Amino acid sequence: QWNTHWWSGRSGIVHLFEWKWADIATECETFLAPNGYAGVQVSPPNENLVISGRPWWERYQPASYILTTRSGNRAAFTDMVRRCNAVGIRIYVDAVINHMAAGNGVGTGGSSVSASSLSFPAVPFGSGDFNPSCAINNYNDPNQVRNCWLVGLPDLRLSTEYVRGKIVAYMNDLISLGVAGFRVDAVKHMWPADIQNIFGRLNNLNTAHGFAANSRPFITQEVIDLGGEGITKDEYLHLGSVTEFRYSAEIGRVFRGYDLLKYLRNFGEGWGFMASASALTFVDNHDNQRGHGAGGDNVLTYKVPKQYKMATAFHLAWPYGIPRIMSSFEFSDGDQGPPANADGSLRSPTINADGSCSGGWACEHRWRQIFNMIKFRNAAGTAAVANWWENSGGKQIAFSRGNRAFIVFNNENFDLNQSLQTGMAAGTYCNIAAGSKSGSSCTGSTITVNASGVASFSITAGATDGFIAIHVDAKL
Ligand code: AAO
Repeated sequence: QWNTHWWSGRSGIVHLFEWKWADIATECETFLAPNGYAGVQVSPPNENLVISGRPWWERYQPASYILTTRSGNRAAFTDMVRRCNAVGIRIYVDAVINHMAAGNGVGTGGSSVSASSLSFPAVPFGSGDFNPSCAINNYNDPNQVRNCWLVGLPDLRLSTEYVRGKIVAYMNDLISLGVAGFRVDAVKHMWPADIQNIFGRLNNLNTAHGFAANSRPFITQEVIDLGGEGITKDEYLHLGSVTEFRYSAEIGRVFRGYDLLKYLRNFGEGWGFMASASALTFVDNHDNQRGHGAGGDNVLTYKVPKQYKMATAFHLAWPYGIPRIMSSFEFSDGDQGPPANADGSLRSPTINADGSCSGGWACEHRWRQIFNMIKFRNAAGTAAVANWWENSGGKQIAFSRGNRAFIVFNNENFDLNQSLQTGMAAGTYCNIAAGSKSGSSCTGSTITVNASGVASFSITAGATDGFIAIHVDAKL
């Protein structure tokens, strides 16, 4: 439940938030696999209640476990998983199993939904399958957090065999189709013993999709723990990995300039985060990029591109955690749904000639500074951090990953001009922040490492990219 089942030499899970299955399949083949990504977190594939105005969050209101949503139907989902696995991209499903929809109406698959009479006939769930209605307003009370209704969503009675059985059947159905695991929603709101029962009954991954025999599904549990509440992440660490929300909050604070970069030297366990192998890490997620969930105002998003790229570069250069990259649609309002046509159907991203997206999609995972840092992480492999350098002001840092990769950051409001020991072999390297290696040349600037491993670096205060990065696979 901790093994991501990544192919070797790959890393990073991209959250293709609200993408259609057919588009994800193509993205796996044409972009994610060729650029070294390892997996995709997909939006909830189960039927959700259609909510007027089509906010993004309707997908967190389950109508049934039928695989029909605006992202596509069962056939499209099945085709996506098969095609992505074939090129070594693993699919992780966002599993919403704590609750059902809060409203009345019809689902994306046509099923009827009535929260007021607690009737979800397409499962079926009825009034006996829910905990009594009550509100969560005290996060220091574990009973309330786990038994009451998160933002008014009917809370499933996970203590019963009937409810557990329906959820296990849903998740095992997805495993049969070849998914590699799950991001489990709202885990703080479920009792550890209840989800332990469910996780324990999940089948091994489907060997027909290239998983080794006896592989357990990867699990990452959404537990928000910034400290000071009645429930902690520690209660869930024995069940799988856990979202490390402190990582998101702190990395945003540092790269917004409210703290010194030199303190990143022990970023991870040294900051009180959970053990690296348990930590699902991210700069922002689909909630905190728009003020939902937790993380506060310091969270960085695509709207602050320079600092976002720097924070992501550090995220991917630093050997801590299981990194997840947010891939957003552009929004001005926190409830706004993804780009859609007048009939409500989702729009595909437009891919521009330079590889970037338009049509309302931000596609952070296609930003050169981000996908090139996936290649940096893959080139660095398991090499340890070495050759740490910091300036006296503390907002300029550099480090290598053994002799395989080297990166420099400037978050001061003055220029960086510095000769540094890189730990790398002599030669000319592509600065992968500014360009990509193309044949035997580089589309951006280069860095020359001398016979002693030293190179000179310049990053002006006003540079578009506040970092320079080189690695063995981008040597010219
Ligand atoms: C929608 C409407 C609601 C309506 C509801 C039912 O917006 O007005 O009542 O339908 O009709 C998403 C949206 C919700 C949406 C929901 C269903 O975000 O707005 O409700 O779909 O459509 C808590 C949970 C966490 C959850 C997060 C949003 O613990 O699990 O709230 N995240 C997941 C998903 C999310 C989804 C759901 C769950 C539901 O990722 O997309 O909701 O499926 C504290 C607690 C956190 C708590 C936050 C927010 O955080 O620690 O556990 O998250 O409060 O309530 C500081 C503190 C920090 C604190 C934070 C906020 O940062 O340090 O601890 O402040 O106070």
